[in-house]
Amino acid sequence: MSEDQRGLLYLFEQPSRAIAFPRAAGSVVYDMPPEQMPPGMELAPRSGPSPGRTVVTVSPVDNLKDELGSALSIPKGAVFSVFLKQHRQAAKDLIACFLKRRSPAELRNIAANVHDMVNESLFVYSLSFVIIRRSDLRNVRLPPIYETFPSWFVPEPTIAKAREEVSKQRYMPKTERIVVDHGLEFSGTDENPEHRVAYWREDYGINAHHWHWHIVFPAEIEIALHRDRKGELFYYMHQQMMARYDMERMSVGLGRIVKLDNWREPIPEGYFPKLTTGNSSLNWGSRPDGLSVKNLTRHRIRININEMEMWRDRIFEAIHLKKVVQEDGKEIQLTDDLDPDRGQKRGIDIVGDMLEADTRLSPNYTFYGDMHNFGHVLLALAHDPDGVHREEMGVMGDSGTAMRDPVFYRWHRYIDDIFQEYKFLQKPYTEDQLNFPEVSVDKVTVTAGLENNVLYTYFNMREIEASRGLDFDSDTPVIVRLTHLDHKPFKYHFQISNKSRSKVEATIRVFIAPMLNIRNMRMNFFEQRTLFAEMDKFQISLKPGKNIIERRDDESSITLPREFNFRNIERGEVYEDGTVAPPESDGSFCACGWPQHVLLPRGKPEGMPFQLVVMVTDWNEDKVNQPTPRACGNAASFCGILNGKYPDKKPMGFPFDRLPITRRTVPGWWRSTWGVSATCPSQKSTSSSRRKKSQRNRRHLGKCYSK
Ligand code: CUO
Repeated sequence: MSEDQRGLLYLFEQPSRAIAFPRAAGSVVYDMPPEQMPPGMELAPRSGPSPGRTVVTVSPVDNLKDELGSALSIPKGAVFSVFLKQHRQAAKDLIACFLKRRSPAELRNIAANVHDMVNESLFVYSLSFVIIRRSDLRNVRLPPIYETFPSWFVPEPTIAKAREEVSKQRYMPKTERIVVDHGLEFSGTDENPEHRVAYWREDYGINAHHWHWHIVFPAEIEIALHRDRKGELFYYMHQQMMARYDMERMSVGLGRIVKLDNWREPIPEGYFPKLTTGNSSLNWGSRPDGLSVKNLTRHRIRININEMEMWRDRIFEAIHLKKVVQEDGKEIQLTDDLDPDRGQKRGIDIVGDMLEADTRLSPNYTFYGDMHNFGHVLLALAHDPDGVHREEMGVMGDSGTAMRDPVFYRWHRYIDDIFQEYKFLQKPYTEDQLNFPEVSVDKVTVTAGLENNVLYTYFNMREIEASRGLDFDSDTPVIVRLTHLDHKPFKYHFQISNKSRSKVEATIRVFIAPMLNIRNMRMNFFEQRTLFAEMDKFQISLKPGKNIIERRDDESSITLPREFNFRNIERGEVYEDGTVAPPESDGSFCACGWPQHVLLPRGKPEGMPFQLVVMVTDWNEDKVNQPTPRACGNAASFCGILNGKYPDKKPMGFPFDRLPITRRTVPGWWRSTWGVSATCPSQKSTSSSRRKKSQRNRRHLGKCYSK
């Protein structure tokens, strides 16, 4: 890694701590621990809090304030929200300032100059955005967001406990590291039924994925504007998260998500995150049970519920009339019968841009408004809509925290229902579109090594280093051990026949959905359709005759490989495979992807029946004309391919995105599927303290532990 790359990554460490201080006239410096010292940099021990550290000289930049524009408008320590137009403008200005720099050295210099001047979260967002997109920084792997901002992921009581342990070290023998546990308590108690799924909503990986997704597909930022099928992926990726959350709810006996369609009724589900925005100890806002959203007037932000209702009606009208009115008065048709590979924009892509909404991509921002983003903001500020209490936004205000709040799912269920309304009006797929006559799937088995078609989930723990992001005023690393859902690795075995005489190229699509509804009755296709979650999708050559194919769960097209966010602190390594990704990979982009540890839904201790659907389609019809996809397409189904087109021509969600031919018939491929069962076994525990903890956790989780 070059010295500039290392210097850039250092700027992500403890973002709330000032790094720059004036030195000689005409320069600023920042200090860096010796182990992070780029070779050849000036080593100048200084007095003060960290003597002996490396000092990196940074040249001042003239007229910097003018260049930063609105990037200076968000106070330090406050929530930076991609859902607010004004904050998106601030990010645009800061990104533009970074993008002007011609080399990593210039970027490091400007970023170091800016670091102490702008909001911390805005800084990390904008610098991450630029690093991801610069070809000369493609091998730089960004630090995980949960280590950059641990206070967004770990509640304050746990951080306070860590601070207490740090202070004890002042009069007790020092340990090499301080470790505190977080979970399975999460943020509430089981008296609140919604808390049964807190383990999923508050999962570090799920929230990190959502933060990265919104960086990879940001609204309005020039160089990312024309990402292939951006609006459609907004629909699909969020729809899939809803499907997965519904499955988790069903596994703990809760009903499916109820959409939030009446914005004048009290919202029964409150949320108290117990998080701080950073070292500044500003609290994220809380929302008590039964609060309603209200018209919002805070600083320059004005949101009126009447206006939201008007936009909603216009969007429904456009969907029902199958056309939208552009700013210039021209009409464009809304239909999915178009081919994006030929540069045509499908209706779902337009509805996505219109709903999210992207001021630049929406066909008519003034007329169709800013529905989805404004919903986030209304909900995030429901507790202090006019700012009289000077309360910070709630977690709904940021993409890295929003998924913690039960109301996120109610809001996105509503958004998804609008997309579904559009999809209902599309022609059902024909038999021809659904069948691949040369190929048949004869048998599918899934195994986790014991019994066929029984998969296992359990709760696991992983460590993150909180002292990378928070200043504990100590040199001892502070580790937080997080509890998370996990599963035993499994493999698919497919037996597929190619009945033709020559080799065929095929796409294999694998989905999973629960079989029984909350009343324990077999769901029909219509009830089950929106629950199908993509598990994998891959291309394969099938020789004539019988083909046996094996595929591991960690090869999934939606997930980020496990080692990607792995950090082995005990062995003193920064990452298992080094701080940087291999030069040929698009390392930073890979940080977008569904976490491997939550690929499988939780299930129930007694087993929960799921239906696995395996569909084979003709790859020649699915393939997209583009140069061979670049490396790091692991999570392409959810995150696309950097600088490339979405690698599947079919509408996203195919074949479950549309209704079948008639309401009475269901497709043949749905009937010929395989049942699997996901089960939660007992937790492994070795030491007596772990055993005690496990017993406490078991009480908390009730049915999940069978022993
Ligand atoms: Cu990802 Cu509402 O878009 O959170």
